[in-house]
Amino acid sequence: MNNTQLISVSKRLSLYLRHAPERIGLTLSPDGWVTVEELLAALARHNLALTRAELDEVVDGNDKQRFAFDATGNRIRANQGHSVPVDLDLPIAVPPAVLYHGTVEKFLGAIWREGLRPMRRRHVHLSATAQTATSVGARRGPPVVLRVDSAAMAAARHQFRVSANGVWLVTHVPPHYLSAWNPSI
Ligand code: HQG
Repeated sequence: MNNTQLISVSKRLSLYLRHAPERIGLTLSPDGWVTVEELLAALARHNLALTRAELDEVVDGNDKQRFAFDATGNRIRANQGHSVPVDLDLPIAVPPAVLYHGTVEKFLGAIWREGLRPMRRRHVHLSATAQTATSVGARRGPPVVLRVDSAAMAAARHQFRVSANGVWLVTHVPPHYLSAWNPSI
């Protein structure tokens, strides 16, 4: 598969494994898994016939490691980013002292007022580096990066989890734990 095909299949997998499994007749387990067999059959019924080897290529070659197989290799799920109600069963983890969130200026008014909210997803997504947060924000326009005082949040018993691909997940970041990282905001 060439790079354009890999990206296109990855987008379709993100759609079905995070947001709209019912669109191709799939039901995810409560922790987000579906069997590879069911997924490949459902994709084939919807004009995306893939071999197992091609699916492996998409999973292994994915730039952000968005998908994972279980230990048996027979089931697959998205590592994070869901909007459907799944509980990934990730253990609570101790975050680094500082985490980052990339966004854009138009959301800042609401974010300073009410903090970071999951919006359409299950979790607020936080990055370990300002560089990653910059790319996350840049998906929507000139990026603005916020610094999250995760040490203080953890001390106040907010629960952090980290996805298999290194994204830090929380349900809310109240505004007093946020500050501007970009010097200009
Ligand atoms: C903003 C991509 C108004 C928030 C990325 C963001 C990430 C608020 C947007 C992953 C708000 C939600 C997630 C509030 C937060 N009022 N706006 N109170 N709180 N927002 O896409 O973090 O490529 O759901 O700043 O790399 O941008 O898909 O979240 O701009 O890891 O694998 O509301 O998606 O990964 O947008 O991105 P999103 P996100 P993938």
